[in-house]
Amino acid sequence: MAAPQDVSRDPFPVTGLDYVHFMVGNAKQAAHYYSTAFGMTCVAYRGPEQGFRDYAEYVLVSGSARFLISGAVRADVAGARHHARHGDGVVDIALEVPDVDRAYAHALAQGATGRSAPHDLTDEHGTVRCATIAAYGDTSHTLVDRSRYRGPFLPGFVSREPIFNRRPMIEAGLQPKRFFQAVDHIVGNVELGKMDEWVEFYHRVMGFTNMAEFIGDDIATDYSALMSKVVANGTRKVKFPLNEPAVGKRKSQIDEYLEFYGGPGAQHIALATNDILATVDAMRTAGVEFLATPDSYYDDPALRARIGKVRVPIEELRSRRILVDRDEDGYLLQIFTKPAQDRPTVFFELIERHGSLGFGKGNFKALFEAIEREQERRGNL
Ligand code: TYF
Ligand code: FE
Repeated sequence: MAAPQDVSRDPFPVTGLDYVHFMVGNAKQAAHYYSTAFGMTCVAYRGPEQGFRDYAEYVLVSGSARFLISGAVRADVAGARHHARHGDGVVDIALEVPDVDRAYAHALAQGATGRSAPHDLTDEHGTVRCATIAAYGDTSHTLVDRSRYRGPFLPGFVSREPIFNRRPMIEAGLQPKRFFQAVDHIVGNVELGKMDEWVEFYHRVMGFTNMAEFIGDDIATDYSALMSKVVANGTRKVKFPLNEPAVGKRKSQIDEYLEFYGGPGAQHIALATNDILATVDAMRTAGVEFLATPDSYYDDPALRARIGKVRVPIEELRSRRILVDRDEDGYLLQIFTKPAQDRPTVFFELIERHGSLGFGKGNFKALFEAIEREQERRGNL
């Protein structure tokens, strides 16, 4: 059953993802990486120059996807402690809501923990109302209503020039105009036995409902050593798969994450692209590493039969190690990066959907085997 769509009746309508907030060790260099290797454009900044004394913060965009990248410039601030504990990671997944006060009151009434009560942020570009509630681990959800604001990101931020000029690359045909246009989904890793509690949290607090795709006991212990369920808002624009480790033959990839992140947190961010081939080529050229699927994946006659015809010859996918899956609604192409920082924690997915609303169930085996090969190389299996 879909969640209520009627904004007046739904106490916690979520209209979209507002931004993904990363806390990193060096925001200046991370902003450079997302500009050069992910083709994102830096549009706003806030730091000591603006009288914001504790952090340097960069805002990068690609289509509707927006990343806020923060780095502490002092040791004795919350972000520095978060970074010391977790390493580079996602501190907040901000959600666009039409009525911050109503959503926050509803969330607290449903048992959510408040991190910051509704308040206005104001500058010469207008006012943004926001509030923050706790999610899994040290991750939070900031609720944002920017309907009365016209500036570059949030009050206090100033517009700024892109960090990297991609125009020559685009004009030479070496890079696509845009590597990706939206965040497709963000996956959270939670502790053993806690997945259903967090699924329940998103039901109760935000009215999210389960999507069909999940990984249950049947396949968990065979090879994946994880269990997974997906919750989404009524429009399915905001999708949050949630993983917990399963007790399998070997140490779960989720256990590795929990150990190195120091608890639950965001595991991967899937970026929606409409030309995954061009995006993968550009990212590889810029030095991004992807998981390698073996040739046997592409040679498997069962896969070939199941996949049927996709928009490019399978050889184009094989040469780039792109995965393909099909379900009753259509197909999708996807590929996963290796961890994006020193710790084996956060990574990215690129996904090109052609009708399919799934998450690549048919690829789970090949994908998890590739993840486990990396886990083994790190000595964590
Ligand atoms: O989001 C998903 O469900 C897919 C598959 O540890 C996946 O991208 C699931 C769990 C995982 C890595 C990828
Ligand atoms: Fe995914």
